[in-house]
Amino acid sequence: MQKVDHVGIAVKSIEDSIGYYIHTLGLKLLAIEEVASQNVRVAFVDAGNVKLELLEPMSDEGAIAKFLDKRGEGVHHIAFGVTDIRSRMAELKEKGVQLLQDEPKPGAGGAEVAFLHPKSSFGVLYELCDKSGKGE
Ligand code: CMX
Repeated sequence: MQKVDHVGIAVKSIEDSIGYYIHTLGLKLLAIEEVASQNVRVAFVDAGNVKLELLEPMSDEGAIAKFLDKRGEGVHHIAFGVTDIRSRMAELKEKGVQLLQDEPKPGAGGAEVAFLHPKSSFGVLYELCDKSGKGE
């Protein structure tokens, strides 16, 4: 893993929570976009050395809707920036880590992403996030 790219935070509503990050904490909003493959709308906030990704469900279906239902709002995942995501996935699989998919999926900002099951990562949902095709 190279670095933490972002921390994912589940929120019921970006509209209701974004003011806290921008006006109360004084951070900068970078972008808002829909990630159809994950059924979420996301807002990226610049927190200096790392981004915060606010995740709002686009319907009652999907991982974020389920998380909010079971656990409420809060930290959802930590994303590592990687290059060559398929090789990283293969290495982790070889080391016994359970991946949540066999192939990377399209994520926010044109990244390719894959998730590691929290059960094989000591209770933390980790994401691998490869933006090497995007000049980052
Ligand atoms: N962090 C840590 N543990 C988590 C978790 C999370 N975010 N979400 C679920 N878990 C735990 C649950 O507490 C539960 O543990 P127990 O069995 O001890 O109760 C276990 O994982 C199974 O959870 P579940 O509620 O039954 O949920 P599912 O099995 O249906 O799904 C998960 C859990 C992680 C496999 C699913 O959320 C997933 O596939 N996530 C990957 C995709 C994703 O999260 N997309 C949204 C982000 C999109 C983006 O960043 O763009």
